[in-house]
Amino acid sequence: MRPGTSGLRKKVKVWQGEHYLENFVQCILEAQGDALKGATLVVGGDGRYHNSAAIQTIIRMAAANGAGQVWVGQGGLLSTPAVSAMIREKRGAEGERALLGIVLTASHNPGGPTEDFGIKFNNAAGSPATELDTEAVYALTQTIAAYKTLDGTPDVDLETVGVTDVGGMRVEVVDPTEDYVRLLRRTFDFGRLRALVARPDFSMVYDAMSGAAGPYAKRVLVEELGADPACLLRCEPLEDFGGGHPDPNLTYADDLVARMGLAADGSVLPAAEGAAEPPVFGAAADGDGDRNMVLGRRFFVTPSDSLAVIAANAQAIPHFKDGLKAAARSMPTSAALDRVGAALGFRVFETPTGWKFFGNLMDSKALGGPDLAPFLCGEESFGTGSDHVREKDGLWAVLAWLSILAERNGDPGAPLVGVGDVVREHWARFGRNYYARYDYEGCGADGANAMMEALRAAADDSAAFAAPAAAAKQRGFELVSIDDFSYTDPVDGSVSARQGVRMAFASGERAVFRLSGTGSEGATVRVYLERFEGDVGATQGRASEELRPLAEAALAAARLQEFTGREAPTVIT
Ligand code: VG1
Ligand code: CO
Repeated sequence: MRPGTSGLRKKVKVWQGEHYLENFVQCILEAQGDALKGATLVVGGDGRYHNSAAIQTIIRMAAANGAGQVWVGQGGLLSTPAVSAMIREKRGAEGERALLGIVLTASHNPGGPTEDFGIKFNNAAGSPATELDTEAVYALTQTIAAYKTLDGTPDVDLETVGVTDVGGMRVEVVDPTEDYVRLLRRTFDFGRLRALVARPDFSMVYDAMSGAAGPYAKRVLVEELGADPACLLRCEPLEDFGGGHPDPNLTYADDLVARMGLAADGSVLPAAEGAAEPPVFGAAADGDGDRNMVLGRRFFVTPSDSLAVIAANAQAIPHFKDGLKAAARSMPTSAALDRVGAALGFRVFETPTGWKFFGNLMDSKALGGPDLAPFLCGEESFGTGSDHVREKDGLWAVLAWLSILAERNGDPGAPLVGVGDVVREHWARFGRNYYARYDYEGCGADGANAMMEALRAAADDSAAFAAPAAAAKQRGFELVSIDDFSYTDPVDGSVSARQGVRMAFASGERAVFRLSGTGSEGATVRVYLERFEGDVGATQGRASEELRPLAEAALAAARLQEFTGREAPTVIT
């Protein structure tokens, strides 16, 4: 039971197998040591199949293990960022923060009886469990012999807000949006956002993909900011996400993408005669509400660019009004952020994939390091956030973008500046990092592992480097180096090795290869491609076309087709 990039994800039937869920939960609880006695826990999930049953089990186990109190989201719902917010906000109470958050989700993976379930857990800072925490839990799962639970206590009514007693432990079913919304109100200028939303020439749509983000979107976008309720798509959580992949990208959020006037490859659809114009702004979230995809009218914002644009316009967000002190991106995320950091003078960190690496940087000061707040961070995988919480936050990214648009559109009489205008201006100022990610989902694990091992061999050994270099050369690219990314956490000194193989090419291009750590069967190979274009006149191209030659060279150098049998990726973002 080794947690992957974020939590442990398995097929539902595995979780329903003999004591599987109980074993893992017992190990998480035991890893807290004596601190668990009398402590508060935050528990909730994204509403997928098995959510409520798992919550009842966790409540009984928390009581049997001596916890003092559990806060659980009404209906069993809590988005991942809302769990982090609740830990930090403490529901307005005095005293210690909750010790632990348990989030029942497999995030962007499909849900339902034959699909995925998962558990993420957060520490008392509201951060995803660190590498040290997850390894400690993993070690316990190797030796666990028994777990503690209660016999015969009735299920807690999760639908009704209120307090019950379970075996001497207090359980409070709470409004899942309260803490989160209070926090966002401090982070953004809601009055200003309302004015933008009220403009007659502004329009938006938000697709929660039938996941946990829906109730938050309703509360924030409609009730707080005054958006038309018709802007909410799929905002009622469903156990199986309506049969879809709750993953906000061009492939899986295809309805939204089409509404915004785009095809699944990001190209602009021809406007149907007499049809209404697409909305000015569109966004989507994943199952547990921590991811975001941002779209403009006929415009797709690559997540790496989204991060860089937010950084360059940080002063539009009250939380960042004095400028950023530092920012971070995961290694496979494009270096567009670095260019902004160099120009505006804030530090940029490069971490391995997964949010757990950002938490220590955000808490650097408290942990004895330099003060790095206010802090912005993000990943190429549609994750963006800041130190307002310790998780990525899908709705936060939406409000960040609305804040930028509100600032650009201060004059109600002037023509509306849209998302595409903001990004094109950004490219003209900083240059453009053309970027694409190819995913090969459901590959055989053996082939995928063999490919990674061959790449690592080429990183370590100059004789093994010759073959990929020759393959690249044949396709017009000079391969300069191959290395395997290793990260030393500047705050706690922990080392995370083997975090992705990087190919660097002579004219500055880059390709990264890694295996996904969030799947529940087979292997998913991810290939990340990047090329910087500094000539302003050449920044308006199509990423897919601009990167095709690089993709061909990198895939040939890695012998991807030979190892995986795949001719084409399943998803391109
Ligand atoms: C993926 C993304 C990674 C993200 C992780 C968790 O991991 O690439 O950037 O942090 O999912 O996101 P991997 O190992 O499959 O590449 V979530 O929204 O699924 O918790
Ligand atoms: Co997620």
